[in-house]
Amino acid sequence: MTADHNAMKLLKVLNGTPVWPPPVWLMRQAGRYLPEYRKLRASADNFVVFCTTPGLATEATLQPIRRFGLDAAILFSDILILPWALGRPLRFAEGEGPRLSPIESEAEAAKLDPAAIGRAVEPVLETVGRVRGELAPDVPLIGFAGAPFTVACYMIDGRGGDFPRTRNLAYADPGLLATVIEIVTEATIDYLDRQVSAGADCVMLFDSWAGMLPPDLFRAHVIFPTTRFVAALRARPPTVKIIGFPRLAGLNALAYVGETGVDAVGMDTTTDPPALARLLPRDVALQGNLDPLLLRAGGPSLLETAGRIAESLAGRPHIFNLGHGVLPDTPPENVGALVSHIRGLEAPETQSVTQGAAQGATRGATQSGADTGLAGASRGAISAA
Ligand code: 1CP
Repeated sequence: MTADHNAMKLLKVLNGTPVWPPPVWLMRQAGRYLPEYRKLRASADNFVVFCTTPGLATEATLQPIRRFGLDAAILFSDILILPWALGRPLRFAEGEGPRLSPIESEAEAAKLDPAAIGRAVEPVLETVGRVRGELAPDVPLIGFAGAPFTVACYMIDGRGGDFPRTRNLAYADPGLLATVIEIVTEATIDYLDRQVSAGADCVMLFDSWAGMLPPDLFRAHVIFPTTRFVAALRARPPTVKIIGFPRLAGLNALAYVGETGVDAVGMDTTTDPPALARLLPRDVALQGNLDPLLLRAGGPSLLETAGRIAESLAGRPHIFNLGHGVLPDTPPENVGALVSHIRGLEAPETQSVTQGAAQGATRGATQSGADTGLAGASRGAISAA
């Protein structure tokens, strides 16, 4: 059905308006923990085929929405579809995770053509259109891609892990790393622009490995390309809201939010939500951050902790989510219990936790130039909160 952006709670939050109870969706809400997914997945022999078959990817996207009535759908695809669309051979080895042919030289990097993704991503865009057509008007579809640094990690190392080649390259051959990131950035701008034209209502950049970098490299390889991405996507109408997820970035998340201009920041499991909220402008939305292990474990502490996270951000624009993806062996009924619990939360009487230091801060205040994040808040203001 046609999207009704005014009716979408998630978009309201991304516009900087608090909503109670917070809208809820979960990273990796589709996938192996759902029996209906495992059944569907068996109909394609490899994962790339599965992701690029619109009938299958559409169904996988909609399964968790039907089962749990979540407040957003996320396109069923993978961050590695972009390198595949750029011509890099990709396979998902059973039980081993993804394998790409590693990029080893400038000559190989120079062959990557960001303008060449068009044909390869057509089935993904068809999925976006089909999903948008099937979702209720008030349920947004989140388009996504990996952030350039995280995608470059897989393209250079060829597999998941701790990415020793990429991290070494950052010092040994920074030009090659920068070239790969630049090409991926261009391709990602084009790819997400196409997802938006095809029907995505907002977009998310997954920077799962951003937390490996020291501050200077974080600035060069995470903040810089993300800033370029945000500016370029915003310059192309219609303007869409952007969620960034610089996983495990710690204090670097402050400069990330201040400088890139993302509308929302995903908090990983290690973040203390009200502590981060106090340091950020009030109109920046926060997303997260229940521990996926607690979702898998279930029980009373799941519901208590989830309630506490939501309440600690009452009065702030917050999207309830996990701190990382749903684990494959999570009981689906725990997800159902979590969603009903969040929906049933009563509005907290006081919102003192988040009405501290950042109250007066505006986005403009931290966005202007280098004076970002912590630098904008005085020490007294932080401890008074
Ligand atoms: O056969 C299968 O079922 C393959 C398992 C699988 C699934 C279900 C993979 C392989 N990817 C996905 C889907 C996926 N991946 C989605 C779907 C939408 C949803 O959230 O429901 C999304 C958003 C991703 C994003 C993704 N892929 C990330 C970023 C988020 C994160 O988890 O940090 C990353 C790093 C990947 C790479 C990837 N793809 C698949 C695996 C097992 C991995 C991790 C590899 C590794 O580093 O070890």
